[in-house]
Amino acid sequence: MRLSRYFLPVLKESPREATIISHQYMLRAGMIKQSSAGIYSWLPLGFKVLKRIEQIVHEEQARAGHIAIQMPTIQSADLWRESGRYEAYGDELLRIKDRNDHDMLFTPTAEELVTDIFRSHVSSYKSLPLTLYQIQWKFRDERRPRFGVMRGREFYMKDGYNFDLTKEDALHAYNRHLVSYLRTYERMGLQAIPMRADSGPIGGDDTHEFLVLADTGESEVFYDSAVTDLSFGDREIDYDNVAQCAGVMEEFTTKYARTDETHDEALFAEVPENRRRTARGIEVGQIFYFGTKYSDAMGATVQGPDGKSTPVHMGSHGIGVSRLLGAIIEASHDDKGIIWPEGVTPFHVGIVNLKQGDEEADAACQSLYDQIEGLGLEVLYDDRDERAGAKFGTMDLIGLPWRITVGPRGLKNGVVELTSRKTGESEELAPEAAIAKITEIYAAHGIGK
Ligand code: 5CA
Repeated sequence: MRLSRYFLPVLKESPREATIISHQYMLRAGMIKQSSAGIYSWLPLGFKVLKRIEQIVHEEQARAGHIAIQMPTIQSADLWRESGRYEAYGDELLRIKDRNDHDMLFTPTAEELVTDIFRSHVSSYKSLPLTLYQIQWKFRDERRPRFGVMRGREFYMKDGYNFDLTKEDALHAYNRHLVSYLRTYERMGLQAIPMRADSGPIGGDDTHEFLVLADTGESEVFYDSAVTDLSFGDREIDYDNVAQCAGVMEEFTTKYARTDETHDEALFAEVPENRRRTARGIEVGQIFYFGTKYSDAMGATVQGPDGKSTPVHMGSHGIGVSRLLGAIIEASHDDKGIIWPEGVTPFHVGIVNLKQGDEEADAACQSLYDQIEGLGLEVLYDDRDERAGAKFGTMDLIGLPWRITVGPRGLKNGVVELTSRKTGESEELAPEAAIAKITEIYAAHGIGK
């Protein structure tokens, strides 16, 4: 993409309504525009990152054997009356009437609708296990929408639902989700720590939240610092392997890590004092096991191997897809702007032409552009007739991990400059060597041809 033809409405000043850095940078980098409290339009750069995150979620869900569907945002209240949540959900539920005076609502989550799909089409244990998920807009009429996309009223969420014959099978589904979420967040360059939590209006006893540590996080968390040394890495997982998933679950959840809702001072005191930490965190996902709560209420049963009808065991699992943009920026930025991890960056490489209109510089940029795009990577080429300082400022603000700077002086010596956004380090390389280095870095993330 040529910047001169793109739509990147960057702001010089930080808008006053933005109090945390991720919100400020998302507005300044022209990623989002508020349309009303807690409701945003996604401008091209923000939309691109949102889609990158969504794609990683889809890929990791597929790997775990989960099946994508799409359910409507507007749902009939009748199903929610069956579960009892139409009243119980309270003021966060946006209730709507259609022209025939039917009670409708904008989905804040979809346990009822997915349970209705299940009971209409599945009648035998032979169809189990089954996990259906979607990535869809949700609406919760939050009392205090704030921090930009972090606590929106409209937000984009992956919500998944497992259906299993027995509690044991459903607990495997729970563990499988935990494992697959660890992988998902790591691909986005994030460490998200599973912490024992409270289930709130979703219900059930077993639940973990995934938290990214950040001073601006809304949750107070308590943990054994040893949990921050854990990393999923590139281990091979067989998601059908019950013992393997349970092993990972145990590894990542046995040490003390809880949100304030479930914090237990007496248990925390057992953690060696030099490892006890109190911090703040951003909740980027949550998994639940709630047994037969919805299947009992809504008659979602299957015929078991013994011929008897039995309610299915269920859980649900969510990832805050739009919130993740804020969380990633909170975790990865400096005073000049965003520093995107390679896995989610909107463009893989930025090219800065120091002398637009110079025949040789223009040709060299165009050639780099064509070659890098040809390798399956996306390039943002700053071809504007602007000062170098302004071009660097924009690139630093929008945070592309790698920048190639091209100017007549370097070209005379046969080199361009390759700069890492993260370290700020630059090296002079022949154009081919710069391309080779970038290709190698992205290949390690599974990106590119
Ligand atoms: N039905 C379950 C699992 S799908 C559920 O709704 N879980 S949840 O309430 O925990 O939401 C899942 C994730 O959505 C949260 O972990 C959080 O990352 C994100 N989320 C929740 N509320 C908001 C909000 N107001 N703005 C942005 N993201 C949100």
